[in-house]
Amino acid sequence: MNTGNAADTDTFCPASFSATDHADSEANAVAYPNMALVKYWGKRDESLVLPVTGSLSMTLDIFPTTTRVSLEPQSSADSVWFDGRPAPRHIRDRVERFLALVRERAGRSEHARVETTNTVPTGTGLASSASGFAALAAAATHAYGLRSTPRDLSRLARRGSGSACRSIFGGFVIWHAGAGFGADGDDTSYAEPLPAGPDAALVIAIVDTAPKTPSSRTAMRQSMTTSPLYLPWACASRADLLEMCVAVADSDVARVGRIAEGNALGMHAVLLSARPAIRYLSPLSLRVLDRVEQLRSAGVPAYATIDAGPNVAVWCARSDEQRVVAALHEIEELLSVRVAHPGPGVTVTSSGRS
Ligand code: 2P0
Repeated sequence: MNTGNAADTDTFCPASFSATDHADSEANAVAYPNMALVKYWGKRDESLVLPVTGSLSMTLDIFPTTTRVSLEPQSSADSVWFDGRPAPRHIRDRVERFLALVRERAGRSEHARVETTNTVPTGTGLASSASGFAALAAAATHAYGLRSTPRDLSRLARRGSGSACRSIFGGFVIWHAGAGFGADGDDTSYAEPLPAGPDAALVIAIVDTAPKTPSSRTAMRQSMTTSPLYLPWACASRADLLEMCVAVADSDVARVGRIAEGNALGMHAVLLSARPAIRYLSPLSLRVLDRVEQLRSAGVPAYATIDAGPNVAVWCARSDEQRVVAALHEIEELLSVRVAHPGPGVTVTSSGRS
């Protein structure tokens, strides 16, 4: 089941990137995070954000990010506001680099004001950079008057944050690793929605909302350069992706879950074997994994996946989600338990003509 993806809307013009003869002076966009069922972990080119392996995710229907981009022709610099406050420097720098890329493509020079509101805790491994850069890519292209197809938009969002390319689309989404480097790599590495998928849920056990360290970007680099398990994991992940495509197409919830859990725990094995070791999992994360095993022993096909943080998402059939929620609620130390279903792709909610 794929829900409303960007390709289904008339938000984007069916042409590759090109400047239009008019721009909206401001645009608002809404995007949702995604949870990878086969993970992206490692770049073959850091500046173009080309991944070593392809990945596959489900866009969620909770925790949206809303971003407004307003052109400010009188300003001498961009300003970036994050949840009503000036953004921290590391976020501002990334957003400014991204806007510079959009301006270059649009042949424009005006600076912009960017206001972002997140409903997902930032930097906790709950994919705020995915929804954040997907929303920014959509709002900025509209504000600066760039025509783009959804596929082009996914390539652009990828440059802000790799996983953001998947949040351009709703439902189940594959991000092709692509081939080669430079322009070839850029052209062939994009996200695409899958035509079908299981009627499933991800029940998210929120273990901790403090920002994680190190960042995904740093941890990926450290994994690639120091972990003896990185290459074996990357090879296995390629096989996981092929098998996952079949399992999603067959709507086989248990098979999707088995592949997803193995792929995620493999990624954490890579992290633990990096030097120095990177340990995102906490004792409470492991208790959630225990609970998931108990559920399986009791006949509920539930499987865990964990991103770059301690929070655990439990994959299950929608018909089993209340049993999973009840089991997780028994763990009193969890901060909260949230249920996500396949959600929509990015949308531009309003824009103003200049
Ligand atoms: C994923 N993660 O596939 C993997 C699994 C976290 C664990 O993509 O460096 O914020 O900005 O491209 O996309 C998180 O990393 O990294 C991520 P950059 P991103 O969802």
